Amino acid sequence: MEVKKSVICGVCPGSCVVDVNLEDGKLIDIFPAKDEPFGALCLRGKFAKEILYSPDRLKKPLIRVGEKGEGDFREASWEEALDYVADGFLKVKEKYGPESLINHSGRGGFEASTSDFLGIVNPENRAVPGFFLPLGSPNVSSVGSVCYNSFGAFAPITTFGVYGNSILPDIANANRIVVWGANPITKSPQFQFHAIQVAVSKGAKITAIDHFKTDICKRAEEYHLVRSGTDGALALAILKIIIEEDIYDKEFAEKWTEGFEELKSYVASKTLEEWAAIPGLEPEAIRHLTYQIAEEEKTTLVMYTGLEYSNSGVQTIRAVYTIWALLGKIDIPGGILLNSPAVNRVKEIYCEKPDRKPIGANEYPLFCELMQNAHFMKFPQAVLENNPYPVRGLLNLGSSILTSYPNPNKFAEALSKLEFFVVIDRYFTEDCKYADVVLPATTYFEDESYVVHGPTIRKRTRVVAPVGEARTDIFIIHDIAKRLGYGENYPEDESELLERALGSKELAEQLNRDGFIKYPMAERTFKKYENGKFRKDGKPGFPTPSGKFEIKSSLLEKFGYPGLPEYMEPIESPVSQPELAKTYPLILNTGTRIPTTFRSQFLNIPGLLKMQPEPLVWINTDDAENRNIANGDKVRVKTKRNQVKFVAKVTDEIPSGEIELNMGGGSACQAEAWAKSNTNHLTDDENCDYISGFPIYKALLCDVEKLNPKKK
Ligand SMILES: Nc1nc2c(c(=O)[nH]1)N[C@H]1C(S)=C(S)[C@@H](COP(=O)(O)OP(=O)(O)OC[C@H]3O[C@@H](n4cnc5c(=O)[nH]c(N)nc54)[C@H](O)[C@@H]3O)O[C@H]1N2
Ligand SMILES: Nc1nc2c(c(=O)[nH]1)N[C@H]1C(S)=C(S)[C@@H](COP(=O)(O)OP(=O)(O)OC[C@H]3O[C@@H](n4cnc5c(=O)[nH]c(N)nc54)[C@H](O)[C@@H]3O)O[C@H]1N2
Ligand code: SF4
Ligand SMILES: [Mo]
Repeated sequence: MEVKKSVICGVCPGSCVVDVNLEDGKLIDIFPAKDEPFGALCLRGKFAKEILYSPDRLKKPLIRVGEKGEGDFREASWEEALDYVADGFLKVKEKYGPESLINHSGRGGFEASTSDFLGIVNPENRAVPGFFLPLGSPNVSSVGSVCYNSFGAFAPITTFGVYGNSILPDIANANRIVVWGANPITKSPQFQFHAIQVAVSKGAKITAIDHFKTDICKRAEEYHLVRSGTDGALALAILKIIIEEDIYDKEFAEKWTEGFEELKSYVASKTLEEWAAIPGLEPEAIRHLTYQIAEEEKTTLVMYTGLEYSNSGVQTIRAVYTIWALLGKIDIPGGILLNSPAVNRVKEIYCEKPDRKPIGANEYPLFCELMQNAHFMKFPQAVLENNPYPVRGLLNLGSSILTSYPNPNKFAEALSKLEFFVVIDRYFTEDCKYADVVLPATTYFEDESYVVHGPTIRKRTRVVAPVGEARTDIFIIHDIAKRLGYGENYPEDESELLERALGSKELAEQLNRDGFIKYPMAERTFKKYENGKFRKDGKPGFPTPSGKFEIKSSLLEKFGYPGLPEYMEPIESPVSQPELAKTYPLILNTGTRIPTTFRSQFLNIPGLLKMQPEPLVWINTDDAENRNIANGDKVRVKTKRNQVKFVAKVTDEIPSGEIELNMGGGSACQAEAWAKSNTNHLTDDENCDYISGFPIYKALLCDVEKLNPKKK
């Protein structure tokens, strides 16, 4: 047996440091590395062996021989497949113009080299623009059309003037940690969760705000459960108390904010009772929560996707940030820290800007402006209606489109109407059935690359040989680009990778020699807006157009949106649609993270499946009793759009009237119970946040019915 210590886990980009045991070059065991600051192992990591050697892994390139949607493919050599891919895309370009080509990447595209060179994680780090830009297409897209950017780009840019990666909760120094619409135990890697545990062991208290009683609620001193999609009203209620009871930081409000007076009038437009009734909390409970956030100076804030999927998701996140701003908790120890933006490592490659705007620019102009991306929610419209122009060629890397996007039937129709479609994945997903070519990707155990741990870059060394003929994503990308005439934009092989990624031969040599490179960390300073350290031009203030923390956003107003963080009732709710609510009385919330899966992934891994074999619908005991549903019953969840089968989890951990539905099912490579239950048949591709275009995954109407009520 061979033992390799302190290597990087290769299941996901979390990059935890692990020790592995190998036999005959094969991984047989995995453990979190001891005495390593990044040593950790999550539940999925524990099943690395099953994931790595799953019989379902794609092992050779595949070319479709049957009809689209049927799944008939033949194996091909890399040479043949890559030539076929380049030829297919060039034919589409000839016929429909370069803008008819689009690339899309997902959670499988986050390995450091892939995301650095394809530039999908963070727009500020965007190194190479869209994959098809050198051919003249503006259409680069990613799951950023439905994830992270409301929280990570729109809200922070329009309020602070920076992207979300420059705004950090100071968990280590906080005495109170407010977790609002996030569940840190599901972060991959779980470093934030560990930081919270350490803070709690030193006496910090947690307050959680969610729609049902999650892991973090159970760890909290206090938690509040809101009606899904209504946090904006809760935030405004808190702001009303802060302003009207005069407990805000007057100097900050006067000197450093824009729109304070307008906000004051806006929160006065409803009584506290009226604001409180919207999320369904008692006014006194909100008052208590407000004092709790206010009285402890070192109160920090952890947010994430829980607030992104309501009709006013961006505005809600802005309203929550405004609470911390008006309480003077911005860039203070234990509050919300401001960081200078990260520096680009990969050198930018410039291409001429195409004449055409990306798809989605008409509907979501701010999205396309800030992300410099196409909005993938508008992909079906472009394919099926040629609006704004025909899109006919798609390169999809590391995303399971048909399980992730709302209304999968419409997306499947669009995939089937493409003239050329290529998927790069580890498994044969539902999308693959519609592809012309499927290319097999490695897990990162099979790759030589690098990982980023804060200010340290660490070498990723190959742990096992590639499975079958699977290849590293970035080299597949290179080989396609080479055939399209711009291979030089991407590293060709491992000998080029580090030098290109780090920007110099010397650094690459250093990384190969030492295994890591540590960049110096700037000394932490506070209240940088006071002394000009937060703006590139060195002037005091925030890097927004007004130089202030913009409660009223000039950028939003410029694009025709309300400048204030106004609340909007979900457009499919018992309040906005009382008639519909008679047939569909329960509020449908989907997709809270579960430990055994990662969105659509690992639903074919026996060890993980054993822990949760079927997709669940969480329903309150009273609601279940009224419907004659018992725990474990097979049920049907219905919206006005469709119905899907699930298994009932009857519990008081979810309030009456609310539903929580697992997502991820609906893919060819999954265990049958999951493959048959695609949650997104119930969601709506036309009901979106008006600013970000994010679909409303978390505030819709449904009902739940027992299947075969007579049979037991
Ligand atoms: N109803 C509902 N829908 C949702 C959500 C919700 O909460 N509710 N959540 C949304 C969110 S936040 C997101 S991010 C999206 C998920 O968006 P997706 O990106 O579609 O996420 P996954 O389902 O994880 O699919 C990732 C795919 O990449 C493959 N893969 C993994 N690693 C690699 C790799 O290294 N290389 C390659 N080439 N492929 C790889 C996996 O096999 C898998 O097929 O779903 C969204 N959809
Ligand atoms: N194990 C595992 N880990 C994952 C993933 C996975 O699928 N599995 N997915 C990854 C992805 S793609 C992402 S984007 C991140 C997301 O990371 P998080 O955003 O931390 O994801 P969740 O754990 O779903 O936490 C969101 C919380 O918001 C709550 N919530 C939902 N609606 C509302 C609401 O209206 N109001 C309030 N206040 N709360 C609400 C949910 O119940 C949930 O507890 O996680 C990543 N990590
Ligand atoms: S978070 Fe990702 S990298 Fe870390 S142990 Fe889990 S699967 Fe491996
Ligand atoms: Mo996500």
